[in-house]
Amino acid sequence: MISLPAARPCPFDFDPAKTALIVIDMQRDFLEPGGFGEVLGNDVSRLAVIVPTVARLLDACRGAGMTIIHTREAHRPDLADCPPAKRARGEPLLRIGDAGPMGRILVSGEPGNAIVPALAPRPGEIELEKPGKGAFYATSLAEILRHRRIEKLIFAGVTTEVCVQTSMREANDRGFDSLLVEDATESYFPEFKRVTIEMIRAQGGIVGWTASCADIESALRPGRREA
Ligand code: TIU
Repeated sequence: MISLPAARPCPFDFDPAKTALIVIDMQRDFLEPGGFGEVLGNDVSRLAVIVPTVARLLDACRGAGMTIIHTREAHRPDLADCPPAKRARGEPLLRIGDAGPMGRILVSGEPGNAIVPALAPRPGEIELEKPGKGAFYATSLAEILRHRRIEKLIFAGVTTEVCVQTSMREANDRGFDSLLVEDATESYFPEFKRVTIEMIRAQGGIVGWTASCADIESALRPGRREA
């Protein structure tokens, strides 16, 4: 059993064999100009700062032999799984399915829908498309976790208050203990990131736990960090 004594609101213990790292939506659509994030009016440059930290987290969890799951928010090319309300909402420069500089916005298989190269999934890791904000909604995530006897989840990715928080809340209601890696998640809105972290661990961990990437690295690889 691995222990994270610095996790908040209290220590978080996990068995790497029964824990999955879930990296949410680190895709070009949210991190690069011309994708879904930018057409919604956001400054996408804010999100790229966490790429090296997510890479370190992946490295540590891969080294521990953990199940690694990468999600992408993606719709079918025919948009049959895109609720008309989602496509109609707001006044974006381009809507889901429209042609943009990285291909069709938020559509599976388009260049902009791919995970950023620095965090590309490796053989043996699971890449999961999700049509909603939550990773459990209309996906096989619950079955995948059940088949692997996964009991706890470590979350990273973007954006903190939208797809990451929604997925953690879905996980919480399904009985998973979940931990958010504070410096491996980011938002277009710094204040939303801060308050999301606070609300997750408030009330004794009403949604889950939080810790830093370094906390996880030192727990999984104590020898290397002491060297
Ligand atoms: N807009 C925004 O902050 N997020 C999303 O639309 N999706 C995810 O968070 N992945």
